[in-house]
Amino acid sequence: TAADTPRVRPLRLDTADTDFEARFAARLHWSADTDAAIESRVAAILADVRARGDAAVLEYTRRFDAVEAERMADLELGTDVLRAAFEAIPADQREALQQAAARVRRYHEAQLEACGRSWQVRDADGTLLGQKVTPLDRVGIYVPGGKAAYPSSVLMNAIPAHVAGVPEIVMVVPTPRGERNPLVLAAAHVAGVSRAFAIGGAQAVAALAYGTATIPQVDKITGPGNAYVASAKKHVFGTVGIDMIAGPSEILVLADGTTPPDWVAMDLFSQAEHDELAQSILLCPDTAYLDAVQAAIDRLLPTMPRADIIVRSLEGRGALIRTRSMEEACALSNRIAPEHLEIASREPHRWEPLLRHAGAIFLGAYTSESLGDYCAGPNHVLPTSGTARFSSPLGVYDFQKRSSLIEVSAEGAQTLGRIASVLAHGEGLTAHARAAELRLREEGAA
Ligand code: HSO
Ligand code: ZN
Repeated sequence: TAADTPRVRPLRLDTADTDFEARFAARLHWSADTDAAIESRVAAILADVRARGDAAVLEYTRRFDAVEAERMADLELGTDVLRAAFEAIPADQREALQQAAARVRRYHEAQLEACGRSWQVRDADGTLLGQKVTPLDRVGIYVPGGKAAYPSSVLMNAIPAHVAGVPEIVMVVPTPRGERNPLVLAAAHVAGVSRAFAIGGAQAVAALAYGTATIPQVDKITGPGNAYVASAKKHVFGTVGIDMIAGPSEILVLADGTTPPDWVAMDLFSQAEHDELAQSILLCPDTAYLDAVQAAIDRLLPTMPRADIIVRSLEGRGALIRTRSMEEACALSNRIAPEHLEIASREPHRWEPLLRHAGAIFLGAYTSESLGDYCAGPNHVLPTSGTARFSSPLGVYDFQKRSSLIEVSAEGAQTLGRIASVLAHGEGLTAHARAAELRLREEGAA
């Protein structure tokens, strides 16, 4: 019946309206209200796992996931289990996973070449300076369970770690009531995960951060998770490294009116269907085009299985915004700093130089964000909530660290020694000054 047909009218704004700024700001506003109750429950779980190790993890896994296991080792998903999962899925899924993985691998290999290599420079006096890049020894990848489990995210987290040269990648994934997600396990096989455990929640984060008798302590934990997992990651930061804490997905489409409205409507849906807090925004200077996209939304929405989530997302956080020009649309996009930015234009390269802040930029009508989510090659773990102003996609660099290298020649010690000596005396640090002076020819000989 007509009454049951889902309908949604995302907020319409026009930058010429006098109240535009206030309404625009209200739409962008989003707060990850940290729940004090969650914080304290998580702190207790972390302390317990730290103190009691495997026994505590087993208890929480029994309580929260309804999974009974006598020993932690029973919850390990061996590489044979991962391989079997891969072999059991349909051939088209096997092939798609492998093709996606190959492209993601190739992209991150290029990234390694461009910005992940050690380098050295030599001064005229023979002094050698450099930076030595080393992969992390061991990383943990958190994969959510149930509906939020994305096999594509397993690829996006594990492959850059693998390409960076991390020798051991430990995956944790909760299996509520023992239900395993075969595609997640298959993706872990394809991505080169070394060890996997069927555990989740704050207890899994704690196990990775502190180590238990069975679960090895890692150096960094990446991957998305619910509020408990996010809180646990924040707590253990410092003991281990963590990646960003991702907010809800966002897409901003910048349209000049030349892309079929259906394509753009579906791209807006594609992020909206992730989460009712996801944000989909369309910017366009042409009112008739905005109307055409709205008409496409009306027509396509009833065909969407996740229409209810799409409606809540577009209703609560979506917007169709008319701008004065494409230039103004670019400026507005920079203020939003979206996670995903589509330039749905016939001249994407004309606008791209104007766009400074975005997690990933998709150029031209054919570049649907969903292609980037799965298989184009770049990472789909991207800065959200405006953090693209100062942070970057997950990459090989997140699984490496750098050490400085310094080798001062006898000659160099003369020049550097005099500079250091003056500054050290200025700081009142005599041993520092003397260490430099002892290496000066006249001093050292004295
Ligand atoms: N768009 C999501 C990633 C994803 N989409 C996974 C589908 N599966 C955040 O970038
Ligand atoms: Zn997506």
